[in-house]
Amino acid sequence: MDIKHRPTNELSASSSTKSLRIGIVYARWNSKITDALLNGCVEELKRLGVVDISTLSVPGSFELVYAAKSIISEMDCVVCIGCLIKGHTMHFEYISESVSRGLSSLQLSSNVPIVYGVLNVCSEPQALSRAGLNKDAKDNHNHGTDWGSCAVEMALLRRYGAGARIKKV
Ligand code: DLZ
Repeated sequence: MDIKHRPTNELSASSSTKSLRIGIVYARWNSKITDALLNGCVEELKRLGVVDISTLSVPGSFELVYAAKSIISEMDCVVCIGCLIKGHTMHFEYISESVSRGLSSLQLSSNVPIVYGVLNVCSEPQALSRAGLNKDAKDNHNHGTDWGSCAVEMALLRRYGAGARIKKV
């Protein structure tokens, strides 16, 4: 399988990762998918030594932005998990656009990184594959695990700055 997400080799459980505060806001719409993504994310955070993990659920993806805003000041990083499946109306386009813009602008205004864990897919099988629930699909992989390692990397960046990680070429 083509591995798109390549975590940095420098990531492992340490006293630095142990002190991180990570929030996860997740939508209950398409909960079979979002529950699996949430579990994948939490597992990876724990594997990387994070102990302070808080979760908050909201009805649907549209509510992710407000919920993230309400907890972001207490966190080193917030992971926002949702699953938008394209239907026969324009809902998908409007919600997707609004959530993407809202989360992007929130991480800049709050100066706390946000991990974009919102699937925007054309069908349920696509969503199942990305949540690791489609065992027969060759691209079956739980993206929640990627978002967990992404959150740790970005939380460390916020806490300690880019410093030693900047490379001169
Ligand atoms: C209304 C709606 C629709 C049609 N589809 C989805 C979806 O695929 N994924 C999702 O997370 N939420 C969906 N919602 C719900 C909205 O996100 C929101 O919860 C409601 O419009 C109430 O604000």
